[in-house]
Amino acid sequence: MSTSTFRCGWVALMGPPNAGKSTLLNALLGQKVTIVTPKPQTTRNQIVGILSDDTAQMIFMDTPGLTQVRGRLSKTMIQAVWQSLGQADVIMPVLDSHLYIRHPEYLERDMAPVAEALASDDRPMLVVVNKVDLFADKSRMLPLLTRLHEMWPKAEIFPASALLKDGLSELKDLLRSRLPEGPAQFPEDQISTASLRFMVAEIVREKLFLHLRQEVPYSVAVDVEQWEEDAATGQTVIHAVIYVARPMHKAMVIGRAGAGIKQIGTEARKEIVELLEGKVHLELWVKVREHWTEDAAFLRDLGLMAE
Ligand SMILES: Nc1nc2c(ncn2[C@@H]2O[C@H](COP(=O)(O)OP(=O)(O)OP(=O)(O)O)[C@@H](O)[C@H]2O)c(=O)[nH]1
Ligand SMILES: [Mg+2]
Repeated sequence: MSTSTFRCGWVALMGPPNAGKSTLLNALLGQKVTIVTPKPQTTRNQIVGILSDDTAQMIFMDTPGLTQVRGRLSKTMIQAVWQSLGQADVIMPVLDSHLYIRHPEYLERDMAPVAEALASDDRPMLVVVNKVDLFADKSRMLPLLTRLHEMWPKAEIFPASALLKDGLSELKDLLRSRLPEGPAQFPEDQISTASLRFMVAEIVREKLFLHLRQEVPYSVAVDVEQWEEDAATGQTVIHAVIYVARPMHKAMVIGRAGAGIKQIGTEARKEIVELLEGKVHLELWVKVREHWTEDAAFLRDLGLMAE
């Protein structure tokens, strides 16, 4: 009789914006499948990342940060979180320990309602207390850990640093043991369910997020409109449109003498080359589309809203 049984299950990464959910997913996979920026509300929909080995298949769902709902885009973002939770075999809240050590009141604001909503949930729950690299004196975590144990009595609480990959192999071992028994649901070499087209659009959006200030990043969306293999040059030719909500934002994306858009293009192209492992010609256009964040059909086209 075989002593090891294969395990497979869905794991929902969820929590407040900027906690490091996407960083954690990329670190667990050892590969980038989801974009990361220092700005909150970077992730806009469910992104699936798959980790397979000889003993298990862990299907992670990265989700948008849980935040107050303002308008249709943020409503669809929150829906993506609850839909992911519905699919999950294991729930993995991720939080920023450094923030909550300094501001325990934010912990109450951000996590208490979630803990309450999941209080009678019987699924395994692993709370990742992230960003522990940001303070040397680990005893500073004690009040936070105590409060988390009160808030989530049935959960396992796990301090880690997604950035430094600290604690992640132990986290994977623990997670594996909590997954249901069952066969793999995806081919062993599949790392995500996202299309390359979507990943390319996300890479461009990441660079926009990194360069734009204030509210402008939240007004941008990226759509890959054209994708062709050019046999003559051996290049993949990609045309992507950057949508902005206001004419003024268009000027800000383009920058002085086009310097802004040029830099975004250069940075994005470099990463797309790595993703596609080949030559890439990337063209970016900026178009104004007022009120796109409220346009359900457009959000659907972008893949942000379920059909
Ligand atoms: N110091 C430190 N920074 C981290 C860690 N994990 C993530 N970060 C940083 O935190 C910021 C937010 O990371 P993300 O992974 O985008 O956070 P998120 O939870 O996915 O955020 P949203 O998608 O906006 O909800 C980035 O600047 C990361 O580099 C960590 O363990 N330590
Ligand atoms: Mg994210």
